[in-house]
Amino acid sequence: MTITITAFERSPDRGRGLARDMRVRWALEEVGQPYQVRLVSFAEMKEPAHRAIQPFGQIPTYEDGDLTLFESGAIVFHIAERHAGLLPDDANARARGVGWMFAALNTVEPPILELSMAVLLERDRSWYEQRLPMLRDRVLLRLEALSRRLGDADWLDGAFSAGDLMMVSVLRRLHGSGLLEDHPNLSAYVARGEARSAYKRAFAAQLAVFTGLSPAG
Ligand code: GTB
Repeated sequence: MTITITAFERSPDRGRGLARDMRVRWALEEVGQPYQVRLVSFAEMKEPAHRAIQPFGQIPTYEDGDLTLFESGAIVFHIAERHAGLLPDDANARARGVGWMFAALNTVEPPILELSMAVLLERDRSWYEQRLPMLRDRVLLRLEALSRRLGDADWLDGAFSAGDLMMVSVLRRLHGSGLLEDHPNLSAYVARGEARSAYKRAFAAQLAVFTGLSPAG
């Protein structure tokens, strides 16, 4: 049975790999699992058939035989649990890897998302210029702490794990904001994630949806 995930038929990010199917594709590539993609339009996402597998009418979803899952964090965690390569064997190290996944999703992503949403949707509001520094400071607070913890290590806790996959995925949203560049070790960390061959395959596959070209050419 081939794994099927869903992704935007036409991503608003124009193939920059910012939509959350990217992290699922990356996880599948890391563990060497083939998958197929069902592309859905914004209208289709809100139809009962899609809501039956994603109650909030969003992507990504994951189907494998009898199992359907939604929430990118749950999907990546499931892939990491089922297949070798994304979480260490040692129980304590494994728990810490999962902890970093939650840190990415619960502690680092929310302020980044709030900033992105403001930049995207609130530019014409009278209070936008006043609110922006506060939103940027909230992101910087997290980046400073993360940068301090990462130090000069390659990954957050020993070998590359699902925690790094999730953290790099979340930090990528800051490309172009100027915030990541304040912390060279975080910029290098993101670049290290993006340099992984599994990442490159996942990125090419999602870009191909936008360009209409095959990932190879
Ligand atoms: N918590 C859920 C998860 O992690 O799976 C959130 C899923 C989610 O936000 N999905 C978005 C979606 O389906 C796509 S990824 N939105 C459609 C809707 O809600 O109607 C979010 C996203 C979208 C676009 C960009 N972009 O253009 O840069 C980046 C991220």
